[in-house]
Amino acid sequence: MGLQLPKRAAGNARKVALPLALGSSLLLLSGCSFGTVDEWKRVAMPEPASTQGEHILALWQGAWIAAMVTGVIVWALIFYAVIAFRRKSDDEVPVQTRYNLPLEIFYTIAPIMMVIVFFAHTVKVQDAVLDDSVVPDNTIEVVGQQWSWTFNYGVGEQDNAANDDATDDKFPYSSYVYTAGTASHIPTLVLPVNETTRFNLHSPDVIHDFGVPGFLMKMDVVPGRVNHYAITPTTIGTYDGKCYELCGVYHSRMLFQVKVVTRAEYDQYIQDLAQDPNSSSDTPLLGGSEAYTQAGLESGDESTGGAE
Ligand SMILES: [Cu+2]
Repeated sequence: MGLQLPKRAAGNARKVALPLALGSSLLLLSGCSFGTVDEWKRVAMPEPASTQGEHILALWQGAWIAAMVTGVIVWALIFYAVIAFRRKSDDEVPVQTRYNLPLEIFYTIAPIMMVIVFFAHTVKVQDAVLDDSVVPDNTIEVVGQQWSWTFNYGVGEQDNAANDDATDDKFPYSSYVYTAGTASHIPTLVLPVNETTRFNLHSPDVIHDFGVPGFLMKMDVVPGRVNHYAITPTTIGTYDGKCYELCGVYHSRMLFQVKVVTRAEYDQYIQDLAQDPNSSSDTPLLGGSEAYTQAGLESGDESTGGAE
């Protein structure tokens, strides 16, 4: 004889069993995983593949720890108040507090202090990540345009003084080789490992945003000004990059690949590009009025939004 449950308990068990079974099979079907210990430690950030990314990760983790500590204190206070000051009998009204000056001063000052600390750490990390006193080993002129990217690599020695004023038309190299993506072809950016590469960011049309999740860095590409940042990739491999700023209809096509390679492979890549006369130029191709450089404008390509 099986176990005899009282009628009501058996009904309740059924009520619980069905959602439980549904819930767990949904979890299984969705392939939901709770992540590795390392993923938890990074609070879902990708593993940083650049030295700059380490700083960003530390800021992210610190912010989460601060937020969790604050959360635990707040939850503890909420539950303490709910339980300790509950109405204990029907004929009793708990003490009604109208104001408490010390407490009000505390909960005004504490968040202000927290914002100041968050801000200070953010500025510190920003200064470390955007440190212009670090002389870049390479400079690449990056163009974000509707709807792809152009990467201009310098050939020969670079003159870093040309980077001081981004508004003039002096560039750090005397000649360039380039690759340009199109709406149907995702371009590849090649970077030498353990070298600092500076990106000068140009846009001929609207605001884009140049970022690689694996490097934990991104920055707006703004028409009319040249933003820049530098990355020192630390791990050889292939990464995905994307436009982080909704820039129009085909924004989602503004993907690119990043290949981090050895110095020798990088040199070989630049040499190969230089062999192709269609990929060489005295100055970097910055898109815009030089319409032939604008990705997506190839004949027969229907996705030429943004053309004049
Ligand atoms: Cu874009």
